[in-house]
Amino acid sequence: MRSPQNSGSPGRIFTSTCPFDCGARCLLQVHVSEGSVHKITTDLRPGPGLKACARGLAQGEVLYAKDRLRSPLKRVGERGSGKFEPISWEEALERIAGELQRVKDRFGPQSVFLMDFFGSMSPLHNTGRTGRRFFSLFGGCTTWWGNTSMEAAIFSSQMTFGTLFTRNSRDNLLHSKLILLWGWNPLETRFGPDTAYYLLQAKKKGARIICVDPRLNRTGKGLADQWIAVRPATDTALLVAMAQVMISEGLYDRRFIETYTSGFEKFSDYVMGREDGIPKTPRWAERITGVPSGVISRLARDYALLKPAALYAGWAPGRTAYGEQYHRAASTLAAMTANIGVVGGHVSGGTDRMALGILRQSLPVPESKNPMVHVSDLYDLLIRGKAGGFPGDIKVLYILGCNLLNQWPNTNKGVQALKQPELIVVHELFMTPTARFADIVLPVAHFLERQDVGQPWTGGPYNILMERAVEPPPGVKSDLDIFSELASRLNLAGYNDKTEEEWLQEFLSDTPGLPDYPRFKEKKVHFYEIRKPWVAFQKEIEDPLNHPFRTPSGKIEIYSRKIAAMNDPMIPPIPKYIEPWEGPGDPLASRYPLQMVSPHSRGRVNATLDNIPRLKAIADDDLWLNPEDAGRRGIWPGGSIRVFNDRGQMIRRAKVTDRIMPGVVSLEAGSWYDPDDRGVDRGGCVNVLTVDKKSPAGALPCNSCLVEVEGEKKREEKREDFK
Ligand SMILES: Nc1nc2c(c(=O)[nH]1)N[C@H]1C(S)=C(S)[C@@H](COP(=O)(O)OP(=O)(O)OC[C@H]3O[C@@H](n4cnc5c(=O)[nH]c(N)nc54)[C@H](O)[C@@H]3O)O[C@H]1N2
Ligand SMILES: Nc1nc2c(c(=O)[nH]1)N[C@H]1C(S)=C(S)[C@@H](COP(=O)(O)OP(=O)(O)OC[C@H]3O[C@@H](n4cnc5c(=O)[nH]c(N)nc54)[C@H](O)[C@@H]3O)O[C@H]1N2
Ligand SMILES: [Mo]
Repeated sequence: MRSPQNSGSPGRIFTSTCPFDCGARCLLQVHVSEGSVHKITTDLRPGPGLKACARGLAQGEVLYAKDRLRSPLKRVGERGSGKFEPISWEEALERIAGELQRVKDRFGPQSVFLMDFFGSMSPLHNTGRTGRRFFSLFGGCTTWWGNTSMEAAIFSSQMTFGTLFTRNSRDNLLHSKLILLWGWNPLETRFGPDTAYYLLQAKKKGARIICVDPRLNRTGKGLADQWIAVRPATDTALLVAMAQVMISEGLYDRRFIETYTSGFEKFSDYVMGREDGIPKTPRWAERITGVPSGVISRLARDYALLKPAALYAGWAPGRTAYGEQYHRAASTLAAMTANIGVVGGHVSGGTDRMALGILRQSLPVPESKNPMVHVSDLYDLLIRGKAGGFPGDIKVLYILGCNLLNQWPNTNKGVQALKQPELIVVHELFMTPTARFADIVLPVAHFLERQDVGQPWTGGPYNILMERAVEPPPGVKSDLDIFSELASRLNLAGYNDKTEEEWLQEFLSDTPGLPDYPRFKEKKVHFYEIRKPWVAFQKEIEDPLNHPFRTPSGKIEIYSRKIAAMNDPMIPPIPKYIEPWEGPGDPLASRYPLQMVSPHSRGRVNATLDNIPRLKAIADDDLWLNPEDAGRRGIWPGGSIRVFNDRGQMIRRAKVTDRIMPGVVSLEAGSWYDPDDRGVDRGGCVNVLTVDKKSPAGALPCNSCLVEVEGEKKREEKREDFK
């Protein structure tokens, strides 16, 4: 960071918040003197507050990182070689505009693929909107569908409740007798700046906390009374068996089910075995999940009897094969235990976000009918195009706010796919593994160099002013500026006719409960007044006649008519356990017997910030494996190991720990791909191992992945034997 040591000026403190896809939105107090950031501090008041984590506090280092991109670059070596030369903006924009025009004239706009993602999520400088606005004016393009985080939860939430918003404010936890952290690790992934505080207080007040996870994650280790180790992708079986116990023992809330839900009978027929002759007992589930049947029965009784109870059904178990079923089953259990619409209860859903704090307006995107391809089909689209049944042959791949090569499953296939397009453009702050494959890289401004508004990622309800603390380095532009200039080169009128101030003024004036822009600028942080605690579906539960659920039946749909109409046996209308691919029962397990999960890292935002040394130091880039699995393979703690399957291989260090169950390994997602000359990844990018296959309703099943592990030394010996 630049030192202000000799600066005579007293400096000034600016307010901001990270707009990354990060799990929280916290207060950053950015101390600036002589045009440079020299310190970032945060909200230090005791209580829930808006306290930032190490990643927010390190943004000064991000701003002044040596490897920050400061000039447009053009590729001069082979794609992916990392050989680039600086070029002028004039040359870069002229080439991009020329290629876009040529490709559109010759092949149609659908031969451009826009891979825009959530690198920046604020309403104005939003990487999911700046590109879309441009390509709408351009005449459309091909783009993507499928939320990488939570498509399974979105699907389930829409079908079951008719909405994405199912969130209770976190202070509800103070009233919960039981809290189930089901594949949820908010001490690392945050889910709002106040979550850790309320969990801690709930624990102090005596709530029983249970962690259901193949790993005893940091939150479980810090807070849980019990760890239930479940095999990845088998959660639905565990939930269904809990339902079986509740039905057999008469523990579920009959009145709630009759009043508020529809289709329970059909679910009950499946659970009790009336449908297929197989009662879904704890013994049935024990074989599938690895959880002892006694533990399952006790868990079912705890959840049915300790009221109110909050089942926090995290998204990670939904990022598995048939992950949609898990979210539907968890919602059904929340209904069976009457924990919906009550203080201290909880039901997980699409966004885990209250509807408050999200501005009514953000950068407008004119309507454009773009063909869409699922995120996990991107590489097939690039490789096969029309011949593979896709909407077009992709000539230009335009990427912003996304590190797809690192973060999309099947990185090695990605390397092949990225050879196909005629032109790849990336807007980035850093030379990420994806940017290395670009033909033209355009350097973008950091959020501390722009004006905007912070909206809660989850959590809320508040907004934070994002002030421009410093000017961007010369040679760097915002995405908005880049697209404005491209638009004028292509004679596309009206891309950007307002200043940042004017846009923000407009967005703020349209959001109820938010002060006008001048007042918000004085306040800097605005908290919405809500009746506390905020409980989703309270009206629907307290006054069902006047407030039906927004589903076809007006009720919580355990049996979904909309799903039934889809008529897809892999998406049954009641939640069901379907044996997952790359799960313990897959024949592939004879060669690759270990199930691998890839949780998010506390040192990064997905793959963002992996290049910042202070943050790399707090990420955990070792492969977790159980002592039993390590012992059987002669692997020592800290030893170098090879992790592999048919899709790829990498070298990692072994973290041998009984905080992960036998048969499962874990490696945090987001470490940057760095292949050696034999294609073995030395960087620890977990997606060299995952498969690019979508779950039937669109989930990205990156936690369904089979691998094998061996000591690296053994491999070297083998090679010598071979010689
Ligand atoms: N620090 C930090 N915070 C973040 C992010 C980040 O990268 N870093 N990313 C943000 C984003 S984009 C998202 S989408 C969220 C992600 O939020 P989540 O999806 O909740 O986070 P994960 O860390 O992937 O997984 C949470 C826990 O689920 C467990 N798990 C994995 N598979 C299974 C399974 O099949 N069954 C069960 N029961 N448990 C399983 C993992 O072991 C882990 O402990 O986090 C957000 N917050
Ligand atoms: N194996 C495995 N894979 C996963 C996951 C997993 O749990 N396991 N999680 C999945 C999930 S939940 C997600 S959300 C995805 C995330 O996948 P990505 O969104 O591709 O991951 P990020 O690292 O967040 O990439 C965002 C990029 O945007 C850049 N950026 C930041 N601000 C700006 C800006 O203002 N303008 C521009 N142009 N760029 C900017 C950052 O430098 C960064 O490189 O990964 C998915 N992949
Ligand atoms: Mo995500």
